[in-house]
Amino acid sequence: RQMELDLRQAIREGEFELYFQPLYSLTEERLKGFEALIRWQHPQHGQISPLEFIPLAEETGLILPIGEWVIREACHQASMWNDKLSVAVNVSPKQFTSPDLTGKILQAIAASGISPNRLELEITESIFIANVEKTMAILHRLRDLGVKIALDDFGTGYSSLSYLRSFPFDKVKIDRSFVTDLANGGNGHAIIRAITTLADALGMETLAEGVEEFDQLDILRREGCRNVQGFLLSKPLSALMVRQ
Ligand code: G
Ligand code: G
Ligand code: MN
Ligand code: NA
Repeated sequence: RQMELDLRQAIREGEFELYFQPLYSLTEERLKGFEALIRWQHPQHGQISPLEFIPLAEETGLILPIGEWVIREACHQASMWNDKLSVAVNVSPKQFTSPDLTGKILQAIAASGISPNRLELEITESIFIANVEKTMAILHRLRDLGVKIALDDFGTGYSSLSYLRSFPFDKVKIDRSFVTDLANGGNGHAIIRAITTLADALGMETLAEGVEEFDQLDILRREGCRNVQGFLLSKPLSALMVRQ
């Protein structure tokens, strides 16, 4: 497959770049950090979305070298920011269960010199499908390193609530679809309120993804959501734009 060959070349030639989208705290009214989002600058086809190549990278195992680069580069970039700002990295299921994930993370943290609690790993509910016990063991090992763990795209899985019982996540990222719903009336408010109330009770931070309108922001604030992310605040920015 041509795309697989191209991906291998991209890894060799360093054709990837990280963009950074601001994560904003409504309770503290300040910037809290950035989510790292990978971009592929293909020499012929221009910029390719991760939606197109992450699935293939997962399938072929190339997500391991790519994911390793993402973690190292994200920590390196964060080392150039104000040390009150965190960096969030998406970790895919295959990467999550790879034997040396904790080792790679330790190396990246050490090489960059950042404090481990500035690194946040975003995982999705899908990591629990394979093997709950093993997943829990890995989560605890990561937690022991001092890094933060966020549950991404929350609410879209089959049994979202049961996962909250399984592990004390630091943060729950409320899926964009629930934020989009706020514009359409209906039960949107109630769902946001229920998630934030539950997360508060469990001692977890909340963040609403995909905030595009002021009305959504108002509702999220009213319903007690603590953090937001979305095009209303900022699109993902190139590393140069966030360096300080
Ligand atoms: O940034 P964008 O909206 O194009 O991202 C599309 C999807 O790709 C999102 O689901 C996002 O989580 C995922 N993604 C972006 N960067 C990374 C990355 O570095 N690693 C993994 N595994 N997924 C990523
Ligand atoms: O799956 P994950 O939540 O990691 O993916 C984040 C993706 O959402 C990124 O690709 C990012 O570009 C995209 N994104 C961020 N903010 C917004 C937004 O306000 N609207 C839309 N449509 N997408 C967004
Ligand atoms: Mn994410
Ligand atoms: Na998400």
